[in-house]
Amino acid sequence: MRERIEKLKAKLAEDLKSTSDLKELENLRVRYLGKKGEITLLMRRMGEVSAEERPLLGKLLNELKKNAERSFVDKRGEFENKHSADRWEKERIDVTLPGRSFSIGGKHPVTLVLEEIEEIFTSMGFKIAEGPDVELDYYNFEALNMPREHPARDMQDSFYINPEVLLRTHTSPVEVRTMEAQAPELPVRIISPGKVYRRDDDVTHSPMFHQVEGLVVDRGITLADLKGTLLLFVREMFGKDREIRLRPSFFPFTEPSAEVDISCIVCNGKGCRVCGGTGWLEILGSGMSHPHVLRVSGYNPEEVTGYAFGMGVERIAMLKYGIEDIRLFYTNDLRMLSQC
Ligand code: 2NL
Repeated sequence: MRERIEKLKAKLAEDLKSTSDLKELENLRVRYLGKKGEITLLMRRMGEVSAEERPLLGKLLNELKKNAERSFVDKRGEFENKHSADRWEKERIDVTLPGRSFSIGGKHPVTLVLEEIEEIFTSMGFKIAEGPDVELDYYNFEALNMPREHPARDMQDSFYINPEVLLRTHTSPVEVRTMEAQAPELPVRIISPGKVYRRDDDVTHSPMFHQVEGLVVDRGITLADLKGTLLLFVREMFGKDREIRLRPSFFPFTEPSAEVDISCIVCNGKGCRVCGGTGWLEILGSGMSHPHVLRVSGYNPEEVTGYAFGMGVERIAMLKYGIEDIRLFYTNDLRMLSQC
């Protein structure tokens, strides 16, 4: 019996040495200390031992069991430490490395210019008015002095939904709607920024583009008010040295009408490739509100007058940033967009 205890002790030491992971260790523990383990079985057989030998052998066997239990706990701890050390090595994070950079994006150049225009006019006391992109023929054309079959409708080839409904070709319908809602209250002093739609598609025309129109209606409004306001706008937008020039023109909804040119922002009026040698750039259409428009919108053209203007936002952005093809705004190439 004593011999068996010594042998078991030696074999356990050997076996413990050759285990290489937690799973093997647990199997080994069951083999020695489990219900049918070798040490357990030996303890059960203590009854067979003579009374004189029992105290000593009992002591030895108990020591073996205690030592075995401690060895398994120690070995388990060893394996667990090694396991977490391996993991630490493998999943090591170097906190001194620089972080990954990410870009936060920016506003679209059309949005930047639109917001700049809004800021200039709201600082002069204009309010921003909005309306639907899908508009009634009445507000888009009829109320603006363009009855059905009027030849001016040809200049704005349109997207019709049905004979009464279309995508607005300009933001003027917003101004008619605003007057209608506000009349006879004075003054009207609004700008209407937004998307407009025309059947046009080339380097300078897009089927969808942005417009800002302005409208002022009050007693005693004259062409001088129009000119002074637009000169102020142009100098805020393109620099304090800009001059403007009003050129007679025609719009069905204004009388008289004028194109507004600014002295060329590239050559300062001397004549260059950008202005086509003339020294002037066309950036706005404008005029005094036609009596028909005022009347159908609820104002008496005998008592009040008004001026109105309209500009294309993409055109202004193209001049400001030197962009030659309007389609670059809508093809989402970051090399172009991130330069603005
Ligand atoms: C252009 C020309 C213009 C207007 C828009 C307007 C609006 C009302 C009454 C009278 Cl409610 N006129 N708007 C007037 C003149 C020109 O736009 O070239 N736009 C890009």
